[in-house]
Amino acid sequence: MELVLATKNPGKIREMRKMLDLPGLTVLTHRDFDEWPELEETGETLEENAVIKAETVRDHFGLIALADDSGLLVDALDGRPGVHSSRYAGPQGDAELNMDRLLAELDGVPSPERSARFSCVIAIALPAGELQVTRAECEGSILTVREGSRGFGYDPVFCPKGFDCSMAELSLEEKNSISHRGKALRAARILLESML
Ligand code: ITT
Repeated sequence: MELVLATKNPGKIREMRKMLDLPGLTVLTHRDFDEWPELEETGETLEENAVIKAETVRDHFGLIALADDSGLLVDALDGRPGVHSSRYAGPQGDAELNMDRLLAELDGVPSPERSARFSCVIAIALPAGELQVTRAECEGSILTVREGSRGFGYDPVFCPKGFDCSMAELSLEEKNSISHRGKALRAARILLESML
């Protein structure tokens, strides 16, 4: 059985591949195709965007497609950057600039008020038309400086609840075991296993 990952984010692809390592399942990415559809994120919610991406790729290739739309929601910023996380500091989608902006906006905010969560919506679109959508969260707080170099995006400035380090200091396996994406992908895994 073949499944196409509807993302070009290498960090997501790494985490998804690890979680979807199932016998009998071939995981394909944009690198396996000569052309790739335009994936427009025109929705106002993570759910809408995940479904748009999964359905666009499913319709384009006629294969099972799995998409992720995710973001970081910071309480002191009324839930920002949220659905705009990847381009928070501009259209180039630069993770370093995004973290600079976030840390500057939280400058002087004391630790008890730095609570935040990562949210992830995984959408699986099946060729027959069925759709499975799962949302999961990972609670934590925003550090005052970057720590660690693993992961991607805001991982160096996010401390998961119950940990004394950043998400970027965790191994791939550790991150998947507690992360928003890891949790949402476990539901996807169950659906896919039932189809194999
Ligand atoms: P695709 O649309 O191609 O999947 P993208 O990076 O544009 O890639 P999103 O629109 O879903 O994806 O934006 C998600 C952003 O949220 C991502 O770029 C990071 O800035 C942030 N983010 C999501 N999950 C994260 C994680 O596990 N660790 C760190 N940052 C994360």
